[in-house]
Amino acid sequence: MALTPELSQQTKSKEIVGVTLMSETVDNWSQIQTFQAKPNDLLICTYPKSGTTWIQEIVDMIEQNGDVEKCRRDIIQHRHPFIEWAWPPQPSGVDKANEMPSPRVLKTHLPTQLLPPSFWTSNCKFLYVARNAKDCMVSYYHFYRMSKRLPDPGSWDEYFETFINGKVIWGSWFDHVREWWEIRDRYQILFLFYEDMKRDPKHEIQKVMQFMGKNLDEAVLDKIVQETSFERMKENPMTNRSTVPRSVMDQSISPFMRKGTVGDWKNHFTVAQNERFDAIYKQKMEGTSINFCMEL
Ligand code: PPS
Repeated sequence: MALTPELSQQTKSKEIVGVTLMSETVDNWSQIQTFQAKPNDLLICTYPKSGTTWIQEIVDMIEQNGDVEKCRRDIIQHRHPFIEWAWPPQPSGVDKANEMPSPRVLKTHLPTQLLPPSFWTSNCKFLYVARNAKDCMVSYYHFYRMSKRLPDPGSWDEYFETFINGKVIWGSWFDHVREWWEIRDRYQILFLFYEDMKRDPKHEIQKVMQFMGKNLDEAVLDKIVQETSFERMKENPMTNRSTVPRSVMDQSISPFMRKGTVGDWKNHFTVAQNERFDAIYKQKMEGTSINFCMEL
């Protein structure tokens, strides 16, 4: 089947207050900024490649009381509208959210200062997942390689510079994580770590369940742990992006469900890059109390 020009188009990046975003997002900025959040919305917030799809599936499994068939009603990208997503002529993330009945679960990668203001005034719930910077950076590199919408990342060494300078799409990891961490007590924010989810998934899933105001029994929780494991989600066509055309994501270059581990950065960083990264991290994250686990 011939590809429509839209489906084969690579995005150009544009900046808003120094944050690099896809040009289509920036072109749709007024619709995004005037989006009306509701008090019973749950917003899943992450820096890209931090375990967004994983937490989305967990939230949906909790919402559906562990009913696998209900979670298979649609691909994960359609179950939770992605607020800043824009790719005309497809409906935007805002269009999809506006059509969705409440209670809504929504997704964003936006940093705090770019979030539509109604999210702050609606008193809705935010579920933030953070992943250590090095693994996030590696995962994003492989995603850049396989995603035909994102610009070519160049070599690992070139991409390394782009990432530490915060010039990847959705901006600086350092600013994103630091700002969301700093406001965590001012709003209804459940702040989770990818590494904790790997270490003790049941414990973290229980936290999410309580945050969502649900009460599921042990057997259902165990089922959710099992169904949302990396291995199961990698095989699940509703979560593994296998329905996305190759012209958009070429999974023969790198699968969307790639490794799902903690510490893969060690297979990518040179000793010199690691030392440089640690120095930059110290400087950029100075004064914050956030702590990451870099290996399990
Ligand atoms: S995106 O495109 O920003 O929404 O990507 P995101 O879903 O945030 O991140 C993709 C990475 O998360 C890993 N992943 C998982 N890890 C552990 N368990 C489960 N169930 C799981 N599901 C997705 C996925 O493999 C990507 O990480 P890497 O390191 O590239 O494997």
